[in-house]
Amino acid sequence: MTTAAHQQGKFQAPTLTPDLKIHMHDRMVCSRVVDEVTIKMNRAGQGFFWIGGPGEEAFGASLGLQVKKGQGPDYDYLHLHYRSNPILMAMGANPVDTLRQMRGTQSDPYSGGRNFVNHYSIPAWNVCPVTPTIETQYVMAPGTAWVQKRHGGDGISIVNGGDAGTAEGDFASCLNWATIPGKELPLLIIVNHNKFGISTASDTIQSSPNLAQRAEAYGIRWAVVDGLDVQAAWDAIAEAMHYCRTERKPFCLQANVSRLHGHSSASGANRVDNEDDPISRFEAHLIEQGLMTRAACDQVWDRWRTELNEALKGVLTEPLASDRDAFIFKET
Ligand SMILES: Cc1ncc(C[n+]2csc(CCOP(=O)(O)OP(=O)(O)O)c2C)c(N)n1
Ligand SMILES: [Mg+2]
Repeated sequence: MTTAAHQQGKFQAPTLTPDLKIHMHDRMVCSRVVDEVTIKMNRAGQGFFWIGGPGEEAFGASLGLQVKKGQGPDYDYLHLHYRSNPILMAMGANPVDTLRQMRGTQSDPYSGGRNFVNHYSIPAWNVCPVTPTIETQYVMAPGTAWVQKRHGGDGISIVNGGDAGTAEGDFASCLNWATIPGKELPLLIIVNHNKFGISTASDTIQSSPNLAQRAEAYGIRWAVVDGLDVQAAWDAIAEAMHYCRTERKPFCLQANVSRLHGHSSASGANRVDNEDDPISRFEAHLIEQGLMTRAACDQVWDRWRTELNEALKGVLTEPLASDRDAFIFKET
């Protein structure tokens, strides 16, 4: 991190205690197993399109556990993208609901079976609807941040998206709206950099690997963090959030992450073997620190696999959304 507060040694991130680390591991594995099951559903013809977040668990869980969760401007607003299931799982969302959205059941609480998997909407937690059109969330986020600026308090708005999407004008509009003189916004602008936009490598279309540096031209503080490292991600998020909450100004944080399963089911969603796995890395740390054994880690995987594969049997019996549901607005 390179912020002034950090350099002056003023900011101390909340401690990642052993209990919190073990909880974080549970959330990360839960998110990964949701991806495993939903990929399997896609291949079995039980859901027509898969996209998700394998490789973003370290950063996502670190973020989800630090969100000020609730409804209304006193709490954080989230404008997320389709790889944010680790954030949702860390916030305490029900993983079975993701299977429901994958299946397209009427019981899917995020969209009533009318949107792709991992396209959430949770009014009670200020999670704004995720759009399949990329990057639009960056021009929506200043709206809630402006409400919070006027409202007072310490609630912030948080927006995330991918690296390729930052080439679209919506990202530049976000930086501009966040820094109108006298109306600077309490907005945490996150770029999850996985080095690809579908099949296009970022170093073939963007001149710098530090996309967050663009924020500097707008006078926005920025940082790049190793999003595969739980401790680094936790500290960077804590500091960026603290800055937005207390200064009521924007911060741009880039998290370098992995894409462990290809872009989506459209490109096969096969596991790739040349990307670092943040969960393996975290487990090596937990074992080395004596916080968990290999067997204890394996038990967490087994528990989630058993639980979610069992839950899937129930989800497959639930009524699907019908053509009528496309036109019915459901109160949540
Ligand atoms: C406005 C818009 N343009 C194009 C697409 C097609 N599309 C879907 S995902 C994607 C790539 C996004 O890459 P990136 O922003 O790096 O996010 P990632 O999927 O890698 O997390 C594109 C071009 C879209 N959904 N919306
Ligand atoms: Mg990308």
